[in-house]
Amino acid sequence: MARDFKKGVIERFSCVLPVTDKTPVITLQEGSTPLIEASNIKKELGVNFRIFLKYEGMNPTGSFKDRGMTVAVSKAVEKGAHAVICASTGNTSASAAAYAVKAGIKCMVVIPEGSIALGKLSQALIHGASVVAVKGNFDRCLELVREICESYKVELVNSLNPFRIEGQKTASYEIAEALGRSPDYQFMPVGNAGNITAYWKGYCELKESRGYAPPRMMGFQAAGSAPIVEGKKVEDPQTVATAIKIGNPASWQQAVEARDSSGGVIDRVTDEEIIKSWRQLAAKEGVFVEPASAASLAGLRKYLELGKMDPAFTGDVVLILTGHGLKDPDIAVETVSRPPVVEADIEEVVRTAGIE
Ligand code: AN7
Repeated sequence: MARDFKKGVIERFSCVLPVTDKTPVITLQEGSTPLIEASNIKKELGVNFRIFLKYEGMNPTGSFKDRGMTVAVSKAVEKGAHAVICASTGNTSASAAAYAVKAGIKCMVVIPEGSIALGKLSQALIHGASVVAVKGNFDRCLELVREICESYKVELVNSLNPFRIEGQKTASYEIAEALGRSPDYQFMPVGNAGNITAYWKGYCELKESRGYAPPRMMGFQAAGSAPIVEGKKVEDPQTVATAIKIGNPASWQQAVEARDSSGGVIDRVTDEEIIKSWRQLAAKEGVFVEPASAASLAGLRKYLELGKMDPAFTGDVVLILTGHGLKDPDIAVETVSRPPVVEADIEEVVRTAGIE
């Protein structure tokens, strides 16, 4: 399949998605995101293998969620739904709100109070979603939303909705198309674990249909919210990467299955490691992501440092960069030093800017 920028993932991948001629296509032309070769980071890490960045922040609402949302909302409309609902650490709500607008249906969003990055909240609000902030964490929000769906006529569009997983698996297809095979390793952040479930489904299908050997799935949670690594729910998850501040992942079992069947791992990276990698992506590759996305690179660096990845290995490593850096402006402004302020005078500007 050639890349077709006029088509969203439903039209590009209809042959592997649960859609028919009767499914309305609610799309914002998601997918077809860049796969950027990280040659500067490769040099800095001193490795032989190729490193690719799947820049999912380039989706219409700025995160990978759009791939799943186009399918979930289209199927909801096909079924005659008038409203969708989700719990969210931010990106799902931004995506659900935008696709609901496109479909002309209502969107309800339940978020943990004080734990949503500003960019994401502004998206849900500007798209006119009905946003409720709950005094509780994401896991509590998801419980509430699941209960609401049992008694009210609203469609759940969290990744528990199987159509979300179907749509998100299209990213595996795009990577395999670009490389002509599946990668050898894939590093990615893990929160609610829907995305690792979706990629794994895609890679298994590609093995079946094209004989491509699937990658080892290397999932990374934030150290303060690493329930899968610890083997138990985390009651009060903590991390600077609010997108993955999740203590009881909905797709826990599927993530374990992806890990074990692929010969991969689910491990943790500290906030410090996340921030270091987040800065490295921006400073060395010109790619600005939100902190959660940097867990991919932090995971790769950790495995190199631990000697668990051989730098001499030749093959392809893909890092999934799940969300755009502009989603979380607060963290950027807090972490990076402010520019110096000078008089509007040419000499002062030239000297301060370091122009020679
Ligand atoms: C940037 O928006 O859970 O493991 O409610 O926004 O599939 O949950 C977001 C998750 C990684 C983790 N990177 O993906 C939500 C939400 C970013 C994210 C994840 C999220 P999953």
